[in-house]
Amino acid sequence: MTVPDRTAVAIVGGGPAGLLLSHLLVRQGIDSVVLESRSRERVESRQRAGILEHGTVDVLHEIGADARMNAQGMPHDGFAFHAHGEEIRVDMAALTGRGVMIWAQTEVVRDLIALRLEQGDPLLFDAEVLAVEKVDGPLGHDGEAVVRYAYEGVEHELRADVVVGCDGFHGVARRAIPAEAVRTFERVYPFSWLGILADAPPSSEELVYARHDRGFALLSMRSPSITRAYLQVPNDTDPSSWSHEAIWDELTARTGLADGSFTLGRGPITDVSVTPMRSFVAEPMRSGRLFLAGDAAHIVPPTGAKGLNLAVADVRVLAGALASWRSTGSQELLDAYSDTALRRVWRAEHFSWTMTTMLHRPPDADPFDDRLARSHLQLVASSEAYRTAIAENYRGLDLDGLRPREH
Ligand code: RFL
Ligand code: PHB
Repeated sequence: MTVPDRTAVAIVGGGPAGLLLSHLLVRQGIDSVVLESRSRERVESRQRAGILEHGTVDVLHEIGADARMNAQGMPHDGFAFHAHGEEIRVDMAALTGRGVMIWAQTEVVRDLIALRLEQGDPLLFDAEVLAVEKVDGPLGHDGEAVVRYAYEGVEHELRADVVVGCDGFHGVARRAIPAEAVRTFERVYPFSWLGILADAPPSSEELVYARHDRGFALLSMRSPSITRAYLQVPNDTDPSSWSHEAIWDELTARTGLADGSFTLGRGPITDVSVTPMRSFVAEPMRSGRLFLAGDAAHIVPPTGAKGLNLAVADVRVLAGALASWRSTGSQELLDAYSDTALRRVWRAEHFSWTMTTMLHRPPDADPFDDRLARSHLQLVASSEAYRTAIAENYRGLDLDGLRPREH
């Protein structure tokens, strides 16, 4: 492949945010180059999210990357809490008219990569961005940003009207913003998730979020024959310190129901990993010619299943704003990008924090917090209005972050 040195939009990072942005821009006739530091195999195999909001499903449809999802994805109308042995079902479809789609991020990414390569537009793997420079100043003919990257052992420069940092929490793009121009908000939780993949049919038709005195557990799935499950564990847990039998025993203990009506099936565990939990927001999500999207700008703990969906929502807003600028010359929507995106981000931050604090038990469990969490779950069980609010947040809110999506 010839190494590109000039484009309209330089996209740093080929995760869901960067790849999807490149497709949305193609549809608007805007050139872009995607630079991804990892190999294609690595990007396609990272185990991550599993829940797609309706709006995310719609975008995949819009860009024509939905055929496999339509055939193999699993639409879910609801999910359940197992609260100290009592089941509370949240019927999202009945309460809000919409559900969610179970379709793994790995599969989304695989389809986005295949489509981009098929279209022949620039997407470079093993291309590590070293620095983003010259982002200060106005957009347009008055200047260009420069992205320096290493590819095949040589350092290159890519010049662009606009750079979009889609390079995740540990990426380099955010660091190009001067410290005094960005404000960050952060919360690090005193627990992590141990996640497994297992060759075992899901034991429940819907997801189960469990709170137990022993801690949180989540039962999810990847297909009718593959279970994905998580356990709350102490920070810095070594995944190899858990035997497979101990993992199943713990999942069984935390997800069981008092009336004995729930049985967790087991099977060979094929993958074990540990993920720390963090909330993080960088404001604003722009500095001059540099825009941030997805995990590069914000992180949520996975309890609310919002990270991937937020990344998709960001690039949807940004692609629309870039298209408006290119076709009309008006920067109004680009100037509004950060505020527009942050409205949804903070709603998701609050929802994810709420789900996390309601369902986990910190290692130093304060009895006051514990009583609050139990009372919170009683409210979920007793109030349809409250379940409706949870369902609206879970299945996704409209882009202004204030109203539920139209039915
Ligand atoms: P990504 O996916 O981290 O992609 C960033 C990409 O940038 C590349 N990169 C660079 N490339 C070039 N030069 C550099 N210097 C670079 N530095 C980094 C990286 O290699 C990578 O390919 O960010 P993006 O695109 O913003 O996407 C965000 C999502 O991946 C993330 O929010 C979700 O996975 C979060 N998440 C969930 N989200 C949901 O919506 N629903 C879920 O059910 C859900 N479950 C989860 C999750 C995340 C989890 N983990 C592992 C953190 C469950 C887990 C366990
Ligand atoms: C997953 O299937 O990986 C998953 C589902 C729901 C969550 C987090 C992760 O809240």
